[in-house]
Amino acid sequence: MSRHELTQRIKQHALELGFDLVGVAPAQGSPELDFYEKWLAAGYAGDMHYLSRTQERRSDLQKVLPGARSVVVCGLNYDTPYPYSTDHDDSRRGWVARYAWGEDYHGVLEDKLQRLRDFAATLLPLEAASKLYVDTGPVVERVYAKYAGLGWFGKNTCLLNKRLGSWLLLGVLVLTVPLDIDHPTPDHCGTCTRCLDACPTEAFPEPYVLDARRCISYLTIELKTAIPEDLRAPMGSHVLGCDICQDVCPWNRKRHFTAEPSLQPRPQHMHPDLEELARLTLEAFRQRFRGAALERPKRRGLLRNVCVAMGNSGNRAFIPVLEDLLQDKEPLIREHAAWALDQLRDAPARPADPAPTRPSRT
Ligand code: B12
Ligand code: SF4
Ligand code: SF4
Repeated sequence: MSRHELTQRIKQHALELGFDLVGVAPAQGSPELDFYEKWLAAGYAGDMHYLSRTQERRSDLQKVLPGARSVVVCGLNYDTPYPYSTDHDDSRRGWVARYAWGEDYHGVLEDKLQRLRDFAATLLPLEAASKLYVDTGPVVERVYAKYAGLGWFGKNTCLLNKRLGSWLLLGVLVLTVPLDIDHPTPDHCGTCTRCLDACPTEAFPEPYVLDARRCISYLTIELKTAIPEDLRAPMGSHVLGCDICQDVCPWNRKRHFTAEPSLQPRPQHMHPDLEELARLTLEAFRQRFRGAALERPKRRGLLRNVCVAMGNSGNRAFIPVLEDLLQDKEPLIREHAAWALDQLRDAPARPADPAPTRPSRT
C-alpha cells in the first residue's frame, strides 16, 4: 500500500471512530518544543513536577519511541449546548469547567485511539511500533496538533481550529512508519487580546505564555496545598478548572455541539450546589464522582475550592455550613473555611438568591 493510501485510510478510520479532526505531524523538533524548557526554567509549572521530570522525553520524541516518524493527532470536540461561564450568575452554585461535565475524557479518547491503533496494525508492517497518549504521556500534544494542521496556538495557549474553535480534546498516536505530513495552520489571533484581558488572575505574563501557578485550572485541580490568598478572590465561583479565556474568544462564538454520548453533561457535574458539595462525606464524594474529572482533586481539594467559592459568593446563607467545616478533619479545609467566613462576615447583606434551578440550555 502506498504511503498516501495508508495515511488516508488511517485518517478516514479516525473520523469513523468519532474524532472531529485528524492530521499528521512529523516526529521531529520545533521552535515551540524549545520553548518548553524556558517555560519550566521560569518556574511557570509550579508544583507540576512531572513536567520537569519528563522534560528530556518531551523535547525529543525519539526518546519516547525510538524510530518514531509520524504523529497522528486526533481532536474531539466537547462543546455542548449550555451557556458559558461568563453568563453564570447564581451565588449558590459553583462552576465546573466544560471538559469535566461528562465522563472523564482520558478513557474516552484512549479507547478510540486504541481502536485506531488496532486498525492501523492491520495495515502496517509487523515490525512497526506505536505509542498512544492522551494528556498523561511525555508528549507536548498541542505542538504536534499545530504541525498536524489541527489549529494554531491562541494567545491563551489553547489550540484553536478555525471551524470548531478551541473546545477540543487531543490524543496522539506515535508511529515508526512514515505518513504524509500535514501543514501547520497560520495564527488567526490577529490584534485580539480578549483572553489576556479577561483572565481574572492575570495568568498570562505575555501572549502565548501561561504562568500555570496563577491559572484557576492549576489552583483548583493540580495544587494540593493551600491556595495563595491573593488569588482566592479572583477565583470567583470556580470549583474545578476554568473556561473564561475560551468563553470570551471570538472563535468560540459559533457553536458546534458534540454528539459523543460519553461527553454529554451530567447535571450534577456542571454547576453543583455549593452547600451540597460542602456536606459530602468521603464515601459520598467517592460515589458521586467515581470515573469523573471531579474525582481528581480528591475530597480535600474540592472542598478547599468550595470554601473559596462560598467566600466569594457574598451569600451569607453559607455561614452555618462553613462553621461546620471548621470542624472538618482536614486542616486544609478548616483553614479555607475560616478564610471564607471572614469574607462573608465582612460582606454586606444581600437579597435572597433565587431558588436553585436545573442548568438551562442555550
Ligand atoms: C500541564 C497542562 C495544563 C496546565 C498548564 C497549561 C499550559 N498552558 O501549559 C494547567 C493545569 C494550567 C492546564 C489547564 C488547562 N488545560 Co491542560 N494540559 C496540560 C498538559 C498535560 C501539558 C501542557 C504543557 O506541556 N504545558 C507546557 C507549556 C510550555 O506548553 P503550552 O502552554 O502549551 O506552551 C506552548 C506555547 O506557549 C508555545 N508557543 C506557541 N507559540 C508561541 C509564541 C510565543 C511568542 C511564545 C513565547 C510561545 C509560543 O510553546 C509552548 C509549547 O512548548 C496538556 C497535555 C499534554 N500532554 O500536552 C494538557 C492540555 C494542554 N490541557 C488541555 C485543557 C483542555 C486544559 C484546560 C482548558 C482545562 C480547563 N478548562 O480548566 C485549561 C486551559 C488553560 C490554558 N489557558 O492553557 C488540553 C488542551 C486542548 C486545547 N484545545 O488546547 C490538553 C492538550 C489536554 C488534552 N489531551 O486534550 N493544563
Ligand atoms: S483558564 Fe481561567 S485562570 Fe487559567 S488562564 Fe484561562 S482565564 Fe486565566
Ligand atoms: S481571545 Fe483573541 S487572542 Fe485570545 S485566543 Fe481567541 S482570538 Fe486569540
